[in-house]
Amino acid sequence: MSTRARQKPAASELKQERAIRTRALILDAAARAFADKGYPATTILDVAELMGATKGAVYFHFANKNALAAAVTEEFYARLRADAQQVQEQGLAPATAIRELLTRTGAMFRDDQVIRAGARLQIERSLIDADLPVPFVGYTETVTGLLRAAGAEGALPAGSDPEVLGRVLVSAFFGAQHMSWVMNDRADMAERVEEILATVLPGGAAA
Ligand code: LUB
Repeated sequence: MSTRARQKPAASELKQERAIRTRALILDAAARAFADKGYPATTILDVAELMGATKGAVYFHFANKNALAAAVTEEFYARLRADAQQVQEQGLAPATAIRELLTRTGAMFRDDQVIRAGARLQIERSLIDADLPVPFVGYTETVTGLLRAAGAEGALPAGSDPEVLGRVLVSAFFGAQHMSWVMNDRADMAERVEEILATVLPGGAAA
């Protein structure tokens, strides 16, 4: 191994790593605040205090609260896309992949602060001065794509319309996660998703 390879990382590399770590900590703290208090009531001081830092440290990475909300929302969609990608890489039959995807998404809505924050920020989107993605489009396209593949395999009832079934599934999921959040902080999310799969998909949840 060359002597270069054994040397400590340059100071600039350490500084960059520290900045990346701090930005991730800020996003997590902001997600907690947005998820729990909502966008209007959250302050930059809240975020700083949640991560044990100064307001200056937050402002070094994010110009204002709008920028923080935009970054949390971007991470929200990145996590939804990454999870959908992981499901699709499992090589499951499309009808099984749909069930797996919705079950995992339900668990993320219950357990992942960034997901919980992203869902609330999109509800409060009219209060946020940032270009947030149009909600539901990406997720609905993913589910509808899997439904089309299921239909092509004969796993849907004859005459089923994947576009309609996709909108119904996503609408039911979004409504159920919202009701579950309001009524019990999403504690019963797994049961709510199970009911949707059993009711909306042919052959029920376990097919
Ligand atoms: C996901 C939300 C909340 C859809 O935009 C989106 O895809 C979503 C935005 O409000 O959940 C998952 C049902």
